[in-house]
Amino acid sequence: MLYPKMTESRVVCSLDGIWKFKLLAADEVYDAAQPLTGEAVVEQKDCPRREQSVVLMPVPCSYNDIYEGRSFRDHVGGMVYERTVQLPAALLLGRLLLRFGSVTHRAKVYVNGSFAAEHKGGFLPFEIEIGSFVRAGENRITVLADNVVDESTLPCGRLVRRQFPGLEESLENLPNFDFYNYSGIMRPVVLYTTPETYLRDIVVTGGTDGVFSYEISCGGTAETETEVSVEVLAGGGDDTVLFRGSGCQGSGKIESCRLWNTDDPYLYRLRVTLTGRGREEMRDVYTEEFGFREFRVRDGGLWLNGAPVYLKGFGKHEDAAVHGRGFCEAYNVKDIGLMKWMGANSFRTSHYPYSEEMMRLCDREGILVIDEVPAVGLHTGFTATGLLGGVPHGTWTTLKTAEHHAQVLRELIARDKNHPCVIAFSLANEPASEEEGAKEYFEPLFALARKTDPQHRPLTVVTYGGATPESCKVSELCDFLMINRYNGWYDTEGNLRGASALLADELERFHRKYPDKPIVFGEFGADAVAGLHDVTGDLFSEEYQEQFIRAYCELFDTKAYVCGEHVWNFADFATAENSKRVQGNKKGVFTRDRRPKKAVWYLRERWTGLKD
Ligand code: GCB
Repeated sequence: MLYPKMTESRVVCSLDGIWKFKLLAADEVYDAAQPLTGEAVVEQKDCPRREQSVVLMPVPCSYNDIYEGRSFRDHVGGMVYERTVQLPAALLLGRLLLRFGSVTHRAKVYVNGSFAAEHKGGFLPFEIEIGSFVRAGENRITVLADNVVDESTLPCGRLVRRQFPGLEESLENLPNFDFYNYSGIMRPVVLYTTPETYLRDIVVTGGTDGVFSYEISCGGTAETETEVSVEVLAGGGDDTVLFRGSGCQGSGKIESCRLWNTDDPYLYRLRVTLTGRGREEMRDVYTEEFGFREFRVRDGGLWLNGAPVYLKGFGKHEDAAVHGRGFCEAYNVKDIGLMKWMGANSFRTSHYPYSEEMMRLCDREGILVIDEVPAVGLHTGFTATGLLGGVPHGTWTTLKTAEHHAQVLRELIARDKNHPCVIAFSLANEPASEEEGAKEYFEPLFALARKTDPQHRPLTVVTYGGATPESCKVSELCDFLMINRYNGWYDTEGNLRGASALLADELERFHRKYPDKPIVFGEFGADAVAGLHDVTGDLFSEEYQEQFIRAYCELFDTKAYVCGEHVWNFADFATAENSKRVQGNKKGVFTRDRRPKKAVWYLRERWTGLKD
């Protein structure tokens, strides 16, 4: 899927801004034929019943923290976004597409009251050809979003009805994951045009020997005779044409090519021109950036461009005050800047695909990304916060996620396939990989990723402490192991010597069983409430967090097969409320507003001194 870009043949118009918004009550029947009525509530004394009114809502943004009140923020179910847009006749001459970066978790889109399309999955883009729904002048765009997570969605959750004595029945949505279930239209919305005959997709790969190959697909009217031409241009402002080719498929070689790596993330450009000679001459032009690089698992290690690489960085979240998980270019640039300042070279998009804009930024900044699908909470008896409690009851016979899991994986690879920053795909975080049925569930997903990723990137599933070397049924499918461990926090609390000993023993068992598979720590960390200090280093103090991270890192340094460390987490983040969380998860080494805790200085010294 091509990212919407303005080119000589394409116009992109942003629909971001202020939309009308209304939460839908559980029994409310929604009729898209009727425009959202009721004056938008801007200012009313005591913020009366926002959850029942039409209000103004920024897009992109999570809706939850924009107005006050628990029933507004924690609403379960449907919500309507609506705006009008004036379309100039000139925009209607070719194809017109309406594209959403993400709507969480389900969306139905209506144009001028008519149903246009729907999409399931809250973290990936989708687009709709809307030419037949619109006219020149005013048009109404409506999005009916739904934020329910259950046993068929990714991430997974549970919808429960609660009945307290003397009160009406209420609906609660329990997330089976440890981050706040932010929702709404969370990424940019654009309208864009293409000619009737158009470039549908571009696949481009470049290896360390300077050899590249490309495959282009086109769409459009059958009677048009088409011709595709391709040029490879140098990076930046250099318009030197290094290669010219024609046809939808081909390959070539750039002599002495500059490789993409973390110090010099050099991007070449593939400029594709489609010319059509039908009733009229037409052209569609699109430029895709790409890099020459190779990331492989070999000889028990990770290799970038033929040299061993050690991953230093974080598990993150898209999370900040006010806009929640809503797209924010400023936070993206800030976070990458802080990571570079600390000497980090990588992160995982825990626990869902991040925005396309973040991937484009990482291409330019030379950050290595482990790209994760939104498959978190695939366990009927476990969550980090114990929210679901309960006894495992056969995860793989209970969940109905298999088909949707394949869909999000396909969509993620289609979106991110060309990014040099993406070095590997993670197919899930902490599933019930120790339970019977896990291998059968994941095998087809591994096969799908291996078949569809043109770069054949290494694959993994990130596993938790309940899946030991002896019990985990998916480790054998993974190209490298990525494990999350909290010895010294959720168990062995306060006893870091004991925690290290347990961990060392488990690591050796993993290594004995899978000697060729490098191990990357996907998560390790301790909550620290910023400003809480303690000479001894008690739990929740900044000192304990630093000691915890130090103890793990010292252990990693003694195990050559540990090939990466991702601290949990980059910054504090919002979660559902529960007694294990102090206004959210405080395992960030930065606060939610990106102020450093003590551990930052330790990690900065370590990582700036540790070779990539
Ligand atoms: C985990 C989860 C992550 C949690 C973390 C924690 O294992 O993967 O989503 O936030 O633990 O802090 O408990």
